[in-house]
Amino acid sequence: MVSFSRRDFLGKGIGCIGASLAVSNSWARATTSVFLNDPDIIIELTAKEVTRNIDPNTSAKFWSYVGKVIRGPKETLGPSNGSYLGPTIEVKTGDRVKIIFKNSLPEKSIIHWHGLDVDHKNDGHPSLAINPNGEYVYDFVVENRAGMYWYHPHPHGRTGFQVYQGLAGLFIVRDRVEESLNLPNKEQELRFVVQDRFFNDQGELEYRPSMMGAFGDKLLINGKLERKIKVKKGLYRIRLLNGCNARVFNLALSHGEEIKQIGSDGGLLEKTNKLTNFFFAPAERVDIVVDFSAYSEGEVITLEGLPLVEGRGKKYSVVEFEVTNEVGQSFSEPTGLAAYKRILPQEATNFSNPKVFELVPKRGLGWTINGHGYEPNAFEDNEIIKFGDTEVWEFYNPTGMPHPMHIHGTQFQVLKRLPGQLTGCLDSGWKDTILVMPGDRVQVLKRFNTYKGIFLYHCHNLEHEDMSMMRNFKII
Ligand SMILES: [Cu+2]
Repeated sequence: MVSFSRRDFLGKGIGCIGASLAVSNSWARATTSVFLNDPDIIIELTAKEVTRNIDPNTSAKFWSYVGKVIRGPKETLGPSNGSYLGPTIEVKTGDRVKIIFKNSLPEKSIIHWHGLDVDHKNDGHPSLAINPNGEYVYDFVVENRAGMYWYHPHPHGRTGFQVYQGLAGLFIVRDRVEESLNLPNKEQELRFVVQDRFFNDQGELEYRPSMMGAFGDKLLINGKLERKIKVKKGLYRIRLLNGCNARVFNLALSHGEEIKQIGSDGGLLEKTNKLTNFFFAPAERVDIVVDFSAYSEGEVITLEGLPLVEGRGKKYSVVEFEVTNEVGQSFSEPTGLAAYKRILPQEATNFSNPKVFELVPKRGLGWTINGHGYEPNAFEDNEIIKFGDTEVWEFYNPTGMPHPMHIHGTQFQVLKRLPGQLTGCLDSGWKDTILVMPGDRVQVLKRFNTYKGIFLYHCHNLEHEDMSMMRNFKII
């Protein structure tokens, strides 16, 4: 449990004037990057090759972020538990964080803080990738509300490979609103990074990219093959990241139990959203509560993967929860969660004329957006946005493959999904990645009001992204 001190809202060791500049002041953000205070937290993250056991008998070589805390609470970095995943970073809204990234890989890399609203130079744009043995220093104030964000590499053309090698980690943000809700915590707050990987006969990780993406025949949870978890009788908060390169899941609970969604990419919803199943695309996060109180000792409740299309394929187990005879801490199911302001469609400057981004393959380029591949220095007219504007963007997918679209910068909201024949798309709350199913048109409302500069939007099927389904947009 994170405790909140005065510094959360006042900055560190400075008066109110300094704090108002450093924390949550859009004027300060837009006009200056000069901080008046020292970072609350300084950490070092080194990307390097490591050997990790994915079960007690199997070890393999991975690439991993290895971290250390230089300043701030040592709990800022969670334990690695022998996983290849990078340490879970845990901070509070308003913290100023300095991260020293060291590249000990044999190729260029850069880190993107997925879902965090930071300026261009802190966003891990591919143009900022550093050479082997290079160093890049990030320095930003965490402006996002409480939520489960994550970090991963973003060098153009190599993101899929580097993530598949193991480079990824969770970035948890806490705030006072979340704390006041008394949601299940400590042992009863579980976080799972779900990934698939292929290992060859020698037990080595094998990356097999194709037009469909790179998949695996083994599922891993938090970098381990063990997917059975013991739970006490009680209410649990379960937070999931789809950390796969390309796999889209359709998840449901066995026993036909209703899924109670409390949060999305950008943190808590206003109220619980009840689902029978949900589609879960690469880079999306979901926050659910599950009550194991009524089950008897030894009973197993499974988070199951269902076929994406009914009747095509078998269901499989993703995580199994085995109920013990122990009774957990008592938490009650939340009624109201965290209120937030809806973006009104009328706020959008192009409300009656959405910008349409068609997700299509093109001969010679691979996957594209509106027929354009990634161009580091070119912008279409619809990729130039006036600072302060709100816009409607429509992603249209005429292909047979799902495309999870991610937009850097501020979190957005879903306006509508057409024809939206599938139920269970995670469209509620604040989003940074939206699944565009075959045939769907998804309209999102986004504010471009925090930083000027160049940012990315792209498919988060990482092989699609590397094959150039990625573009820049510029806020001027
Ligand atoms: Cu795609």
